[in-house]
Amino acid sequence: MKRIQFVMLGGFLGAGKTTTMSKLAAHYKSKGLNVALVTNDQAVNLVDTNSLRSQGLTVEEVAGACFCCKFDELVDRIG
Ligand SMILES: Nc1nc2c(ncn2[C@@H]2O[C@H](COP(=O)(O)OP(=O)(O)O)[C@@H](O)[C@H]2O)c(=O)[nH]1
Ligand SMILES: [Mg+2]
Repeated sequence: MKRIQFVMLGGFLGAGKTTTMSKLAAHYKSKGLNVALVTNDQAVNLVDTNSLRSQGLTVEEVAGACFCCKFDELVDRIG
Protein backbone atom coordinates (compact mmCIF):
# COMPACT_ATOMS: atom_id res chain seq x y z
CA MET A 1 0.00 0.00 0.00
CA LYS A 2 1.29 3.46 -0.89
CA ARG A 3 1.81 5.86 1.96
CA ILE A 4 0.59 9.41 1.38
CA GLN A 5 2.13 12.27 3.28
CA PHE A 6 -0.22 15.17 3.90
CA VAL A 7 1.04 18.67 4.74
CA MET A 8 -1.35 21.44 5.78
CA LEU A 9 0.13 24.85 5.07
CA GLY A 10 -1.34 28.06 6.47
CA GLY A 11 -0.23 31.57 7.31
CA PHE A 12 -0.88 35.28 7.04
CA LEU A 13 -1.22 37.06 3.70
CA GLY A 14 2.27 37.49 2.26
CA ALA A 15 3.84 34.93 4.62
CA GLY A 16 5.16 32.91 1.66
CA LYS A 17 2.62 30.08 1.42
CA THR A 18 2.27 30.08 -2.37
CA THR A 19 6.01 30.36 -2.89
CA THR A 20 6.62 27.51 -0.44
CA MET A 21 4.04 25.24 -2.12
CA SER A 22 5.50 25.88 -5.55
CA LYS A 23 9.14 25.34 -4.50
CA LEU A 24 8.40 22.27 -2.36
CA ALA A 25 6.32 20.67 -5.10
CA ALA A 26 9.11 21.22 -7.64
CA HIS A 27 11.65 19.82 -5.16
CA TYR A 28 9.64 16.65 -4.43
CA LYS A 29 8.92 16.12 -8.13
CA SER A 30 12.64 16.37 -8.89
CA LYS A 31 13.12 13.51 -6.40
CA GLY A 32 10.65 11.39 -8.41
CA LEU A 33 7.75 11.74 -5.97
CA ASN A 34 4.15 12.38 -7.01
CA VAL A 35 2.77 15.68 -5.73
CA ALA A 36 -0.80 16.95 -5.62
CA LEU A 37 -2.00 20.24 -4.18
CA VAL A 38 -5.32 21.44 -2.81
CA THR A 39 -5.65 25.21 -2.70
CA ASN A 40 -8.06 27.19 -0.53
CA ASP A 41 -9.30 30.76 -0.23
CA GLN A 42 -12.52 32.63 0.48
CA ALA A 43 -13.04 33.60 -3.18
CA VAL A 44 -13.64 31.41 -6.26
CA ASN A 45 -11.44 30.95 -9.37
CA LEU A 46 -8.34 31.06 -7.19
CA VAL A 47 -5.17 32.65 -8.54
CA ASP A 48 -3.08 29.97 -6.81
CA THR A 49 -4.93 27.18 -8.57
CA ASN A 50 -4.30 28.69 -12.00
CA SER A 51 -0.73 29.72 -11.34
CA LEU A 52 0.29 26.35 -9.83
CA ARG A 53 -1.44 24.47 -12.68
CA SER A 54 0.46 26.63 -15.17
CA GLN A 55 3.64 25.27 -13.56
CA GLY A 56 2.49 21.76 -14.52
CA LEU A 57 1.31 20.80 -11.04
CA THR A 58 -1.78 18.75 -10.22
CA VAL A 59 -4.11 21.07 -8.32
CA GLU A 60 -7.62 20.82 -6.88
CA GLU A 61 -9.31 23.59 -4.92
CA VAL A 62 -11.75 24.16 -2.11
CA ALA A 63 -13.09 27.67 -2.54
CA GLY A 64 -15.55 29.95 -0.78
CA ALA A 65 -14.74 29.05 2.84
CA CYS A 66 -11.91 27.63 4.93
CA PHE A 67 -10.85 23.96 4.99
CA CYS A 68 -12.35 23.51 8.47
CA CYS A 69 -15.79 24.71 7.31
CA LYS A 70 -15.53 22.57 4.16
CA PHE A 71 -13.70 19.58 5.59
CA ASP A 72 -15.73 16.98 3.65
CA GLU A 73 -14.87 18.79 0.42
CA LEU A 74 -11.17 18.78 1.36
CA VAL A 75 -11.28 15.01 1.93
CA ASP A 76 -13.11 14.59 -1.38
CA ARG A 77 -10.50 16.66 -3.29
CA ILE A 78 -7.65 14.73 -1.70
CA GLY A 79 -9.30 11.54 -3.00
N1 LIG B 1 12.68 37.36 1.46
C1 LIG B 1 11.80 36.36 1.24
N2 LIG B 1 10.72 36.63 0.50
C2 LIG B 1 9.86 35.61 0.28
C3 LIG B 1 10.09 34.30 0.78
N3 LIG B 1 9.04 33.52 0.40
C4 LIG B 1 8.22 34.31 -0.31
N4 LIG B 1 8.71 35.57 -0.41
C5 LIG B 1 8.09 36.72 -1.10
O1 LIG B 1 7.02 37.22 -0.28
C6 LIG B 1 5.94 37.65 -1.12
C7 LIG B 1 4.66 36.90 -0.73
O2 LIG B 1 4.84 35.51 -1.01
P1 LIG B 1 3.59 34.57 -1.32
O3 LIG B 1 4.14 33.21 -1.53
O4 LIG B 1 2.76 35.16 -2.41
O5 LIG B 1 2.81 34.64 0.07
P2 LIG B 1 1.35 34.09 0.45
O6 LIG B 1 0.44 35.28 0.48
O7 LIG B 1 1.51 33.50 1.84
O8 LIG B 1 0.94 33.06 -0.55
C8 LIG B 1 6.36 37.39 -2.56
O9 LIG B 1 6.85 38.60 -3.09
C9 LIG B 1 7.46 36.34 -2.42
O10 LIG B 1 8.38 36.43 -3.50
C10 LIG B 1 11.28 34.06 1.53
O11 LIG B 1 11.55 32.96 2.01
N5 LIG B 1 12.10 35.14 1.73
MG1 LIG C 1 -0.71 32.99 -1.78
